[in-house]
Amino acid sequence: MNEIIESIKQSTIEIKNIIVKGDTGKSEQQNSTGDTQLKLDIASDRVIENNFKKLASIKQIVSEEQDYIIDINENGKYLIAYDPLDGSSLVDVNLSVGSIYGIYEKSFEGQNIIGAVYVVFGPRVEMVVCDGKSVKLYRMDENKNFNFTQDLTMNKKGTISSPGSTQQCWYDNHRTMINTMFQEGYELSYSGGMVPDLHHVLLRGGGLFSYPGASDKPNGKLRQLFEVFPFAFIFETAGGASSDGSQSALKIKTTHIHDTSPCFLGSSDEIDMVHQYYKQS
Ligand code: AHM
Ligand code: MG
Repeated sequence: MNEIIESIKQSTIEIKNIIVKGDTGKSEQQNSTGDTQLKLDIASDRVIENNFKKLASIKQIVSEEQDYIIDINENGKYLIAYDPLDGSSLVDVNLSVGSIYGIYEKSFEGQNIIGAVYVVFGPRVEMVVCDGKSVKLYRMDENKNFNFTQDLTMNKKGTISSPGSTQQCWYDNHRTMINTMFQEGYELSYSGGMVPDLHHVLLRGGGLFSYPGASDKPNGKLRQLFEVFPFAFIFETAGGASSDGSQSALKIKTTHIHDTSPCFLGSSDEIDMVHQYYKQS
């Protein structure tokens, strides 16, 4: 596992350089979900793939930017699903973006995730590492060393609401829930990048990030392997909770590597509230 974290640090240093110097224009290609890829998405994806290919402990990798699983070592132990540059459509306006990694054993399923890492490229570069026992925050310094900053834990209830997807398309129960949160005093935090948005909720100790199923996208937008499971694992380990609207997001069955699902991440009181509103629908 240690060599995987070291590889992610190396990729982070290289991706930071690509973001700073890189071309923020669009490529001619689309990914499996039909998004037009940026040149930065493709370059970041190559960096991570090349670094992971050097590791004996990795069996397979799969990227949000690629159609298929890539075999690395038959005798490797770990399977890694990653989103090289999440929120890359925000990079041209200089909002924060991130990389997300889910580390699995045996199969790419929520029940088999054993580690998760995400990196925020904001004014600082920060990395959050979860091994299922603790959630640790590291900051990159000017010498490109990652220094441990603090353990992250969540309170039972928070103060932030980060509501994703197009409001026009929300189902009534979801709209009522979010409106009620704001009437009760929750503060809005939404940048459109799940990495900084979830980082905000996690570092403030709680609240709710939601990307629901809606009339335009009944299964939500966020991909299970690359986005939903890694953050569900981190939030649950930090003492928070995750849900697809009725159960822990880690219990979702995956039928295809690019499957999406509705996604709720937050502190335990807010996830209980989600279940109340979604039970009524
Ligand atoms: P991406 O992987 O193509 O960047 O999409 C994921 C991002 C998330 O970071 C964010 O929460 C969501 O898309 C925002 O979606 P929307 O386009 O509905 O605003
Ligand atoms: Mg993404």
